[in-house]
Amino acid sequence: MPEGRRIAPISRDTMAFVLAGGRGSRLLELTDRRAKPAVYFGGKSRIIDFALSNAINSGIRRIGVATQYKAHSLIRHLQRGWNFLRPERNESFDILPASQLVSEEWYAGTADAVYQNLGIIEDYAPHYIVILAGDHVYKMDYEIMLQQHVDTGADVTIGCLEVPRMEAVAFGVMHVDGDDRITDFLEKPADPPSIPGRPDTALASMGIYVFETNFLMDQLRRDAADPHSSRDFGKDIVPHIVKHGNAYAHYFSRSVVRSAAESEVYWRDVGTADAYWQANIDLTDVVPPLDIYDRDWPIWTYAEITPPAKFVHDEEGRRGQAFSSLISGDCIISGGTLRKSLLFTGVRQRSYSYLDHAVVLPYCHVGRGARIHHAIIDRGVHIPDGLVIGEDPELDAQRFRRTSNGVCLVTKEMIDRLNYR
Ligand code: ADQ
Ligand code: ADP
Repeated sequence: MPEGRRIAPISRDTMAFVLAGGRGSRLLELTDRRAKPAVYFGGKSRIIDFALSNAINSGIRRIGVATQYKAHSLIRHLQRGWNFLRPERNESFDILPASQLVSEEWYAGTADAVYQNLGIIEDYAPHYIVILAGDHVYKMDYEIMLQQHVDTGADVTIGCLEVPRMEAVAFGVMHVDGDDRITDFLEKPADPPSIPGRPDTALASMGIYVFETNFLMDQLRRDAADPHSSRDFGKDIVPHIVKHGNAYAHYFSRSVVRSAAESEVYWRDVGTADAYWQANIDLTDVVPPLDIYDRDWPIWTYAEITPPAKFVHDEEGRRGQAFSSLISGDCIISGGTLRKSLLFTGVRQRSYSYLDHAVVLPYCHVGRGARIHHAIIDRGVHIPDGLVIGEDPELDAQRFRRTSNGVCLVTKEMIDRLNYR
């Protein structure tokens, strides 16, 4: 939390419930072994660190994280990095794997993930609950949204932002009246309705919801008794409240946190390999759209204790050098060059190798003379000496996962198949 910032009583009386159990299959092989919230982002963090940091920076001191799909990597990260909240200060941090607590079922949908933990939430008795997704990259002060919720007396307040109309097929889409009361809500419509008078823009749900805990409990119990429900916030809970109660929209632009260096209102669902690659590469811009160096709104994470990054001359006197790149701790660049690239912890880059627009996850080795352009290299991959990636589209498509935008995703299995010695 920024120094000297007072925790508002409203945040103190709130629990953040982070949904982190979904599949995220459009990230292809990056989510073969880990859930999307556990995917590495920005050199030191994982995607879920953004939602968790926002909660902490907003003064929220009770956090629960619901996990399900391929949760080991995520749970290990949470245990290592986020276990600092202390019960003796009336704080709590709970990892909540689907554990068949109230029925024989795993978490059927997002609402069921909360419903199955109602007992735990009731024990803590927070007055408000903010439901978050663990898979978005953004900086937001939830306290401003909580305050709006209290001021309007809403049953639910839903975070929203404007998106190009055709992108809204992947979102909940709403209409609001002059007071920001939601009059209509459609979950993932095939033909999204636009904002009146603005045919190319739609108002999309960010999947962030504020409720009074008691009201949410009543809704979840009602929903659980409905045999036709899919137990999902977007499909079931929200449409019901919009129809029968008071749902209000909260514009992200009101609570987005921006440093002086940031040029835009930044929110990304880094849901595809292309979007993931682009969002990471964007960080290498001189003025990036997302400032991860903002000391007033730090992005907390589990940080391994590592020696500094090092750039060395190799035996033949070639220099390790980097241009417009982010290099994490424990990286050694010995005679290689990199340009607009991002190296996570512990990467070794050997002589005469060249990285250009490459996102290299932790503990990779890049062999002598390898050349890599526009690529994502998965954790722990050893790129053999002389391998070239991103110069021959046809060969790349045979060897690696090549997206329609020409980004190559490279995993250990793909390198093993090359049978290099
Ligand atoms: P989606 O993006 O489709 O829509 P959804 O699949 O419901 O999101 O997942 C939301 C979050 O819940 C993700 O972080 C996911 O990991 C997690 N999750 C999914 N299934 C889960 C389960 N069974 N148990 C635990 N966690 C689970 C939602 C809303 C839309 C809104 C978008 C914004 O329904 O209205 O526009 O989010 O991205
Ligand atoms: P991280 O947890 O740091 O993302 P990895 O990418 O190495 O680490 O692994 C992701 C998850 O897959 C971890 O939970 C790890 O234990 C598991 N894992 C790693 N390698 C294998 C393997 N060969 N077979 C099955 N599971 C694996």
